[in-house]
Amino acid sequence: MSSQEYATKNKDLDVLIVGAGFSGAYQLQQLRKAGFSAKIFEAGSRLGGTWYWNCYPGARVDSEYLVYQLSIEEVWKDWTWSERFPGRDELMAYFEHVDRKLDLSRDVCFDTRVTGATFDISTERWIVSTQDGRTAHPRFLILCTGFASKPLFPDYPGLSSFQGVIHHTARWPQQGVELAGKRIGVIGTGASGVQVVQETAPIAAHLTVFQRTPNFAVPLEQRKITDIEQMKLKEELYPIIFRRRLQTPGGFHDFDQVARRSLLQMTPEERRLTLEDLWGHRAIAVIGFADVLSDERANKLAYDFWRDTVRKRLVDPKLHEKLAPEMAPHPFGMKRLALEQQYYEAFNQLNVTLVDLNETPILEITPRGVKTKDEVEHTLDVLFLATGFDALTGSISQIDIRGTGDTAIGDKWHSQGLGTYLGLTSAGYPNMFFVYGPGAATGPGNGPSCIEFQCDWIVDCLTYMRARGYTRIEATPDAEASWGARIEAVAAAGLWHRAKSWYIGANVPGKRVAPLLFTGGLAQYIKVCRESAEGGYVGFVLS
Ligand code: N01
Repeated sequence: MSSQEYATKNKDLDVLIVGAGFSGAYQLQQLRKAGFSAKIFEAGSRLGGTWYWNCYPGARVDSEYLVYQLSIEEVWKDWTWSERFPGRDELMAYFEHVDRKLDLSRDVCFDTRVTGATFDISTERWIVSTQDGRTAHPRFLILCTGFASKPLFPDYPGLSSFQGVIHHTARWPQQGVELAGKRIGVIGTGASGVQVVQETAPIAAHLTVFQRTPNFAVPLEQRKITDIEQMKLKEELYPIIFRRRLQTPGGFHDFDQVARRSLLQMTPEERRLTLEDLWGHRAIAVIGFADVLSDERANKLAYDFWRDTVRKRLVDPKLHEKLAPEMAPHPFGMKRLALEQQYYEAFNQLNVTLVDLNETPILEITPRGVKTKDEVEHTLDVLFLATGFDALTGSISQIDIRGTGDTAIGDKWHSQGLGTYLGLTSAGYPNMFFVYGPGAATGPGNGPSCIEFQCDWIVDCLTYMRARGYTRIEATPDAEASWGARIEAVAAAGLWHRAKSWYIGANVPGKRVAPLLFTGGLAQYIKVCRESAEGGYVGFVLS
């Protein structure tokens, strides 16, 4: 069936996309190119997804610009980045550029939060409802809701009594908050907390950092990049880089110098020099060694090197044990490593205090600040809740999604464990896909690499269906079970279960703890998804 005939037969919308970040934007463009009608419902007021919401001071991407962008030539050929790791404002400007080039906004309903979706068996369409009472009836529903769209708030007593300014980092006011000369508090030291600390330490009257677990942050190695440098790369290497990023475990193009090398098998001299060299330009690649994420001994070698480099940067030896402890509280890299700029030096400043919540837990939030168990009230003007997200599943389960049964997808995942097939679909929820969510190679790697592959896979699938007159696709429970078993088996070969990370849901009180993503790497993930497609969508029922 041609795309024209298909459109005539299906007068209503082919696809409703939820979310207009990297995945929603790319998905819409690729669907349009393939001749599908598609719209986006987006809760925010602008394109950008996570970059729209995470407007806290210091927000910056930790993937290099070369891979952290869309591979669409029309977009990249006349866009120039200013820094190796662009900040939030530059990323928002990039999304405006994307919009100018691709005219995406005409198909986006902004300020439109999707609250529910029910699959209508008789019409084989989704009935999608929004907070403001709108509905849509697409044939396919694609959730481009990312892994971090449901913020996790701490449940300290008195949270709402605080008289100063208090916000979660992912709900920071778009207009910003005056911070210079203020007494600032930050709860949480994940990637968001690290960025807030290093940004606000130089301007705060006083900064109090409430830390539960130290972050094993590694240097970002930021630098300005020139137009000429980018022009040369565009002429010769961009398409190669975009293809290459799909062939690697993390979706990056430049971990090759360490990939497949064993840290453990090096001589001490070779190891030291290799790590020193890496620290000079790409420290995060330390997780790319063949054995660091899977062998406890190699992992400890990486940790020991990291700990010693950090300790050298801390003036007060009392901070050593708090920020870079002798014994790692969890294996290195099993919680996502933040990339930092002068983070550790912030703690050498006289106006910065570190409160170790293991020694003095928070008792309550008071109108004036934060009270800890030692009866100290830390008085504050501004309090950042950098406490993370109900990651991966939360982005989807916060929507009341019901498929062929009456079970909301969140209830299914809570009671039966994560059920996805290929991290793209879930049995019992026909004609629904999700991108950069649970069960895929989401997380430790580079977002746009995985996102583009998944969006292309979905478009190919819908095109295949259209050509054969199929109107319904659904994963089989068996296929879902075997993908779940594979996720578990691959994760068990690593050290993932030994950290209370969002990768396994352990950061959310009461959440089922189990691997929530495929840790076998992007290249392997792509191979499996392609095999299903090439075999005529093995593991799915099409009708
Ligand atoms: O969240 P997190 P995040 N009381 O979950 C602490 C991406 N990202 O927003 O470790 C006190 O990592 C919690 O402590 P603990 C990136 O993928 C990317 O920082 O659970 N503390 C932890 O320190 C990242 O991994 C970028 O003991 C509490 C922190 O809050 C992901 O988003 C920038 C607490 C949460 O850390 C999430 O990062 C930002 C409580 N009740 C984010 N509850 C870049 O691209 C939680 N914590 C650079």
